[in-house]
Amino acid sequence: MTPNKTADQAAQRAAALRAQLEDANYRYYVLDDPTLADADYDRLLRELEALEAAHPELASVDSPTQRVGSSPSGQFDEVRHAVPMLSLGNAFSDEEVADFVRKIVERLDVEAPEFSVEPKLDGLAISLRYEGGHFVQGATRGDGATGEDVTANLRTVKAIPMKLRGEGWPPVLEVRGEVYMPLAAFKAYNEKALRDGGKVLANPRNGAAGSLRQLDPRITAQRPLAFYAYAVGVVEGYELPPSHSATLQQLREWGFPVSAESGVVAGTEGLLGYYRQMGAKRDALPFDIDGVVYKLDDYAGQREMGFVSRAPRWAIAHKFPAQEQSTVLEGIDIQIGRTGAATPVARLRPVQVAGVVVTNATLHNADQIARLDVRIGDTVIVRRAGDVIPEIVRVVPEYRDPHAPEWRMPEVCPVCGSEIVREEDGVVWRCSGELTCAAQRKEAIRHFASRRAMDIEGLGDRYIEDLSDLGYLQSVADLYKLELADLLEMKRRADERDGTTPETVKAGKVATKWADNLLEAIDHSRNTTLERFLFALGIQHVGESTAKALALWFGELELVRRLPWPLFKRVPDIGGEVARSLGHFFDQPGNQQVIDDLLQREVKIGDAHPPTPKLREGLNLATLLVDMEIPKVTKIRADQLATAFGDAHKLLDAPEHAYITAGLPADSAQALASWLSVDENAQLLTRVGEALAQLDALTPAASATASGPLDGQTAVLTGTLTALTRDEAKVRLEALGAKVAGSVSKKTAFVVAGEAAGSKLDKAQELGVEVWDEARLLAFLAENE
Ligand code: D41
Repeated sequence: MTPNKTADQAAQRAAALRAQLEDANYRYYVLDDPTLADADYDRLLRELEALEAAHPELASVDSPTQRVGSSPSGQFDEVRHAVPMLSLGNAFSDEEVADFVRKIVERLDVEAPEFSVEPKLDGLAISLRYEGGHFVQGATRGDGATGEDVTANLRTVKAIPMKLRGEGWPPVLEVRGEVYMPLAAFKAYNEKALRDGGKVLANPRNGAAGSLRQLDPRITAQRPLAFYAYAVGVVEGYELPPSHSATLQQLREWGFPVSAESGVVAGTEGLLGYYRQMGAKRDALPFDIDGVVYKLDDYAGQREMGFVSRAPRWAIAHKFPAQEQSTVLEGIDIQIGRTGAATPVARLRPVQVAGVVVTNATLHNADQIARLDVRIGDTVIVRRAGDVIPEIVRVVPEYRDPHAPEWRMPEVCPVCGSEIVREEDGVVWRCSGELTCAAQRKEAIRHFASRRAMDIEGLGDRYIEDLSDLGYLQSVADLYKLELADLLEMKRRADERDGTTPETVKAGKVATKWADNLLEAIDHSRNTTLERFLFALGIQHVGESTAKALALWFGELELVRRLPWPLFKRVPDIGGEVARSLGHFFDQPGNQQVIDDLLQREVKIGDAHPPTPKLREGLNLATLLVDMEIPKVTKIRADQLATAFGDAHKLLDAPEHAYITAGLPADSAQALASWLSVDENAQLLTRVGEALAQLDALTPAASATASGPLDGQTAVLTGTLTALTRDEAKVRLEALGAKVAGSVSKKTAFVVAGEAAGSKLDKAQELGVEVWDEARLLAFLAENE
C-alpha cells in the first residue's frame, strides 16, 4: 500500500478490502466457518485504516474500521419503535405449554400446528434498522415502545452486518434479535480483568447489557459481544416469506447470524421434545440460555391469534428452572479434611435453585472469599449448574449491613483448637493438629473404610461420628477392636443423646442385626492387598495409582514402612513431593503404632512379593544421591562421589577435602559438607545406605542369583488384558523371575494373549510356543506370588 495512490486506485482498493473484511465477518459470525486467520484479518484491517487516513474522502460509518468505536456521546437519544417490540409470555411447566398449544388448535382449527423453535438467549433485545441495505440505527428494546439509540455501540459488534449481503432486500428493514456475550469470551474477559486489577463482569447477561449502555463506544468495542436475529420489525416495500422459519432463512442469507439450534416442530409433543433436547444440551452450549422460545410458524396464523396486552398469543418462552437465586449467607463453617485442609463452607438460608433445596455452597478457599468480599449476613447470589456443587457467584452490595466486618480465616481449628497455618503456596490453610484433631481422625477413618480402600460396608458417616465422639475410635486400628457389646452400647448412648430410646424387643433385635453385619464387614476387610492398605492409610498425595505403584515396586509393607524417602523416587511417576510425604508419614511414631496395631489385630496383606527386579536398575549410590536433592550435587557429581567412595558409610566418614579429590568443584564440595553437617541429613544418608544394602539383597539382578518360578524364562504379552494392565502384568511376571520381551521367537517360553491379540499370537502358534489366556495368567500369579 502506498499513500500516494491515485484517488481512484485508493477507492477501488478500499472497496476490495471492505468486501474481504465483511466476508470474513460473515463467515465467522453467520456461517460459523471462518476462513481468514486472525492475523490476516488484522493485516487487511490495518491496510484499510491507513488507506482511509490518507484519503479522508473514503471514510464511511459502515467501514469495518469503525468497529473499534467512535468517540463518546453525552447520552443516548430516544428511539420510538414504529412496530412495537413485544414482550413474551412465560411457561414454566409442560401443562402451560399444552395450554398454549390448545388455544392455538382451538382458535385456528388445526390439528398439530407447526412451530418455529429456538433457544432463548440470556442477553439484551435490540432492533436494527437498515435503509437501502445500510445499517442506520440500532436501539434497545426499552419498554417495547421506546428504546435508547445505541447505534454507535452496535457498530462495534462484529456479528451485526453494517451492509446487507446479496440483493433484493427491502428498502427499509428492521431486524430484532439478542445481543449476548459468549461464555468463552466472558471468561476470558474476566480473567484478563482479574490480572489487570480491573472490574469483573457479574455474568454474561450483565456483560452484554452493561456493554451496550457504555457511553464510550470504544469501551463497547473491547467487549466480546455477539448477536442472533430472531424477528423482524418494520419492513417496507417487500413481501416477506409466509412463515417465521422462512424469514429466518432469508435473514441468514442477508448476512444475519441465526441460531444453529433453531428448527421447526409440530404440536405439544414436538415442543416438549425440543425443550428436553435443549435442556440436555444447555451446559454444553457456548452461551447462556434461560429457556426456549416457541413461535407459531405460519404468519397468517400469527395474525389470527393476535395479542393480549403487549404479548403475542402465538409465541411463548418455556423457561428452564433458574440456576441462580438470591439468599442470605448465615454463616461460614470451616470444614477440616483428612489432611487437615481447612475449607470454608457457606451456610445459607435454604433456597430452591433449579429444583433442589440448597443450604450449603462451596467457597473453595479463603482467597475466594476475599475476592468475592462476602461477609456473614450478606445477601448473595447462589448458582447451581448441572451436577456441580452450588457456589456463590457474587454479593448483592445494596443489602450489605455497613457494619459487617470482613471475614477472616479463624486462627485455630474449630474442632481441636490447634493452630491453623497457611501453606507455602499461600492458598491452602491447614489445621496443624494432625491425628489429635477429631475432624481429621474422622475423615481418616471415613477414607480408610471407603469402598476403594478397605471397603468396610455399612460403616456410614453417622456411625463414624458416633463411634468417634463416644471414644470407641481413636484411630483406624480401633475398628478391629470393636465388639458387639461396644456397638450396642454406642447405639444405646447415641439414641439416648438424641432422645430416641426405642427400648422395645424388636428394636433390640434390629440393633443386634445391624451390629452383627457391621462386625462381619469389618472382619471381611481384614484380608486385603498392599495396594488397598497403602491407599487406606490416607497419606497426603498418595492416591490409588501411587499406592498401586508402590505395591508393585516394593511388594511388601515391611519394606515400604521403613524406607527412607529418596528410595520412593525410584518408582516412575513418584516425585520429590510425594516421596517426602510418604517419608514424613512413616517417620511419625504414631502412624507406625497404628500400622503395628492393625497388623496385630490381624489385618492381613495377602499379596506380598519381592521388589520388582526393575528396582535394581536404578539402585545405586549415585542415583540415590541425586534423589536426595542435595544442593549442587548433580548427576555428574553424584557419579564422581559414588565412584570415589563406593558406599554411603565411606562417604559419611570422608572429610571435605576428599570430595575435591573425588573431582568435585569447590562449591559442590562445600554445599555437600554443609548439607551433611545437619544431623537429619547425615541420618538420611545413613538410612539410604542401609536401604541400598537391604534392597540389593532382596532384588537379585534378574539373571544372576535367580530364585523365582519363572527364572530364565522369556514371556511375551499381547492383546488387551481386562483384570490388569500390560505394565502391571509385566512387573508381576518379572517379579517371579521372567524376562518380558516385545517379540516372539523360538526362545519364548510362553505368550500371554489378551483380547484382540494379533500377529504375535499368530507367530506363537506358528512356532508352537505355549499360549496362555488371561485366566491362566491370573491363576499362575495367584499361585506363585
Ligand atoms: O432469545 C431470545 N431472548 C428471544 C427473545 C427469542 N429467541 N425470540 C424472541 N421473540 C420475541 C417475539 C416473539 C416477540 C418476536 C424474543 C423476544 N420476543 C423478546 N425478547 C425480549 C422481550 C421479548
